[in-house]
Amino acid sequence: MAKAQAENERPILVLSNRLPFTVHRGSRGLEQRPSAGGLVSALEPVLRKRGGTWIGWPGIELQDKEQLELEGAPYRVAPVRITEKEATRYYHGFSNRTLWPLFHSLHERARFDRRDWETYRRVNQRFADAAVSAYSPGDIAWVHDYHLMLTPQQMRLKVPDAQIAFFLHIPFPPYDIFRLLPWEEDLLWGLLACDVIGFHVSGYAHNFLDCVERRLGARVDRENMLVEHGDRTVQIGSFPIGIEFDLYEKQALDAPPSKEVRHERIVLGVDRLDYTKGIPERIRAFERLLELYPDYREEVVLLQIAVPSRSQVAEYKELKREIDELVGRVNGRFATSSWSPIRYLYRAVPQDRLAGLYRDAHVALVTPLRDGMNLVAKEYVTCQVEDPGVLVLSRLAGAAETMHEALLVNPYNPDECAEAMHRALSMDEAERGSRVAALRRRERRYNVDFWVRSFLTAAAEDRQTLRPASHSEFETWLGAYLSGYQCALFLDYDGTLTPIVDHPSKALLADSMRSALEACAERADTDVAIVSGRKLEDVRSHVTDPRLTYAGNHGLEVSGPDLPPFRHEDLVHYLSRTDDLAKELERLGVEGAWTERKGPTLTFHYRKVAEPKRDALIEEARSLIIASGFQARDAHCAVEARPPIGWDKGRAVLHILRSRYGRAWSERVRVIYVGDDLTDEDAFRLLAGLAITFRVGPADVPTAASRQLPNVDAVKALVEWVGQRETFESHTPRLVDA
Ligand code: ADQ
Repeated sequence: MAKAQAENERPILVLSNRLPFTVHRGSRGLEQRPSAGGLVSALEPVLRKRGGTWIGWPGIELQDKEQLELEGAPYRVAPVRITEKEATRYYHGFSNRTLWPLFHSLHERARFDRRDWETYRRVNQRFADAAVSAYSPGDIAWVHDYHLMLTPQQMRLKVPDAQIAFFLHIPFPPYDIFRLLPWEEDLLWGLLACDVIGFHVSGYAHNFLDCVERRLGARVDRENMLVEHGDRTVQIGSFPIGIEFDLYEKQALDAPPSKEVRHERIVLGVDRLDYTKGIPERIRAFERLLELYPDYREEVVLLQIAVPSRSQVAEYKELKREIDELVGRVNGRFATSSWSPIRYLYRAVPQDRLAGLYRDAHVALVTPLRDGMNLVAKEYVTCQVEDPGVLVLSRLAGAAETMHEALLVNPYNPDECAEAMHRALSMDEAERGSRVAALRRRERRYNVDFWVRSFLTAAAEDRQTLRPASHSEFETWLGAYLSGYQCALFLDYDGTLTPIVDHPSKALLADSMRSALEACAERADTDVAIVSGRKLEDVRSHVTDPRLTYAGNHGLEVSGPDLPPFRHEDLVHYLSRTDDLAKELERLGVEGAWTERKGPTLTFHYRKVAEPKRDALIEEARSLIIASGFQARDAHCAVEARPPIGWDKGRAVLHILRSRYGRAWSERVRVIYVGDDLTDEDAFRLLAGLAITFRVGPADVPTAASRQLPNVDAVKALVEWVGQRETFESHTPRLVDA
């Protein structure tokens, strides 16, 4: 912990959609006004103390020459330039018309538009680029909210060792909702590039774990809230946000009596005008109160204050119209010459006045249909410095997870809400006082500073790792799948059975891996094939076991027991051409680069080439390969030249399965494929639904594999389990999904 605290002093980069001030183009050029709000006032002091950079969108399209500086601030501001057209798709589009409704489980409102998505990706990349320019080793990048869910991965690709943390301010939906998103995997990959991912409450964190486990096949540890993502471990946590307690308390103590409060008692609603906040439902619940308890007529008023929000978006315009009509209808129904049941203000109210209103309202009706946390509930209880009021709070707000002393309601149930209002309005002082005292005590302690500190401390702590993959996990993933079937186990060699080393000749099979493979080979119900980019003879000479099948040159050559030797018929045309290509590549003469000739294919290795020279070299090598009539494919620190004959590791696996077991092979055989290389992705894609596939090693690019394994040790555990698994006599096919 001491270490974590020391590291808690490192500079931070804050990435959020908006900068800590709003920008307007006025008569004197660009004018800045500081943004109000808890997030800015919580993070600003941290940046002032530690230094760093705030990266965000100024909210308007800056001209090329226009610069933004934060006068007198001891930290930098990096505005991300977004054109108006891009803002329409990135902000109003993908962020607010796709992610916002979907993540609030209001999926019927979500619009899916590929062009919005592409702009979102491009704008996220711009944030990542700004963060990469501002980042120095030792900094921590703290990315905020649903507008920037791809940025962590985009940043990680350029700064692999960066410390990256993310906090989501809205709910994370259950898997069944999340998977409606056409780009759901990309978002998960985007986030998993972080070291720490924070949510408001544990329910959202568990939803996230469900999604990465079910959609990406990642290993998760629910006890320690960890996700294994390739060779990295990601910490997941819940960090409920708080408010500036002292500030709200002081404002409530200082505020003059609210003008809005007359002789009636006030039931108060304060929200951004947003369909997630449940304003029409709240008005109907209030109407129900007046129906059920006519005594409240002329005695109680619903004061609804709604701050305009996202008013360019059609849904929000429609919502405004709906509320206007509802207020008119209810007032028309119940109003008397001296009383209107609903007072509706469509505007922002300054924070000090809001504090007075909170203090003077008898009941706060905070009934969102879904809300990440909801700060209004917290602000209301903080401001109860005189006669204690009662908080009626939606169970579907994150705040309900901790604010147990509120009267909790289902916002979709007008009767329950009406009864809760009645209970609140008739509650005695002893009960109101007890509830408010407990609520305030918690908010005072877990204020916004606590939130910042606890999040940054967690972000600075050394990561735990998941316990290594065990036989029992493989039993869970594969036991039922294999049971009663022949198992065909396909394994890549380099990076899968042996760790990646400087030179292919040094990649030797460990004795323990050899024994695990032997145990598989001894079983009548198991066939093992090694599928490698190496020459067939080369890979066979490393593994040696004659009982296995070998596919070399990415499957262009195959040999194994009971199989007619296979060599793709078009290869002869390429045999001589690789010599010429090799000579051309060698002529590039870059230190550390070398070519490996493999008959009809060739690999150009650049692992030992100095980093700054690599990009240009790769470009040149690819051009030469393509100009020679080969396909250029990326591999681990290498470019492969392959004959463009539509054959790859996936085709080779199908060839082996059909040759050995016949066309109806899937009736008898269950397939497992394990690989670490980009060339294995061909097999992962082709075998989707036909096999269970495992991608080994770093999760730097998305994979089509069904599951991920961190390293060669985990592969060994898998091969051992296959060799030792229980045998079933029955060959009755079972219905198990691949
Ligand atoms: P929001 O959806 O904006 O925040 P909320 O948490 O309630 O929702 O915060 C709204 C803020 O706006 C409050 O500070 C409130 O005082 C202020 N406000 C509302 N109406 C106002 C009015 N008419 N005049 C002036 N001020 C007004 C998102 C998530 C939430 C999460 C926060 C913080 O949707 O669930 O709690 O981020 O993480």
